[in-house]
Amino acid sequence: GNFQAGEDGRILKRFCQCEQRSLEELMRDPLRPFVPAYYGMVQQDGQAFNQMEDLLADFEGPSIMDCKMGSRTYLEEELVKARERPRPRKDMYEKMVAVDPGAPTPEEHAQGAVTKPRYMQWRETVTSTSTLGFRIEGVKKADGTCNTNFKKTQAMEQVTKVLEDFVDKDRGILGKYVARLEELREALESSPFFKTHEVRALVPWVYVGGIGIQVVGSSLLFVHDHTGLAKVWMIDFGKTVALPDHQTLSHRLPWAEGNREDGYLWGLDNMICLLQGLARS
Ligand code: 4IP
Ligand code: MN
Repeated sequence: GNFQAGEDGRILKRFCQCEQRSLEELMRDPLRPFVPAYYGMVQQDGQAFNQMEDLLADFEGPSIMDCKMGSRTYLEEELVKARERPRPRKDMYEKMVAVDPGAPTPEEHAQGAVTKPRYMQWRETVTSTSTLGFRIEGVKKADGTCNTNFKKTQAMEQVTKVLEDFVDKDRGILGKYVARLEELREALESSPFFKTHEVRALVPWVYVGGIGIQVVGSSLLFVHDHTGLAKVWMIDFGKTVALPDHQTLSHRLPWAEGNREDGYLWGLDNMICLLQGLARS
């Protein structure tokens, strides 16, 4: 896998230079309290790793939720590449058919394959990515239950129900999540890093250096436990790419090809609204 245990309170993640660059920059940014602390690159058994804070270390029997943020989950570059030189993906066709056998076009059925942007766009349209600007990817609760079956979780009512169940309707926990997310939103709005990055899972080969970076496909990790500790972090900067010089993003405007908007703050606004509604109900 991508992770290994590290020394006390730290984890090792397979080395990725893009992630290193992002984490180094984030250590000097207002977002620092909302990302795992970075301790540099280490070698182990001839392999390179990024050493970072184990976010779960302070929790007792944590409940964990992973939400993929933003309204676009693939890179504009991937779109261009797929157009110029399509690379049919059988694995993605199979994942598509498993959720909805009627989703592929007749040509895609004949090929038994789809391109990556096609798959990613389809995933967006059948989940709350397209309607709320975020989607729930997985939930693991303290009681041992684990659910990653959210491939068709789209309606606001469905999403609300998953959130409600995740916190076992605990208003105290909900209040802490809301407060933490509001602080995160303030940090994001004042962050030079965020302003100049596209927030989605970016692929290493598109890294071109420079000032701006995109953060596409990145996740928010929610963690709480029975002691009442509840925190949220931004994770997964494995795919971060520089924006052209001087370009900045609102993270709220709708995406149109070329503007590189990712809808990250739009999704966060919606997430905060839903959790506030639950905390009041
Ligand atoms: C996965 O699809 C996720 O979107 C992955 O994103 C993505 O990796 C995979 O692309 C794609 O197959 P499902 O979640 O529907 O299975 P993440 O890593 O954020 O979970 P990247 O990192 O490339 O976006 P491939 O090309 O790695 O298969
Ligand atoms: Mn990834």
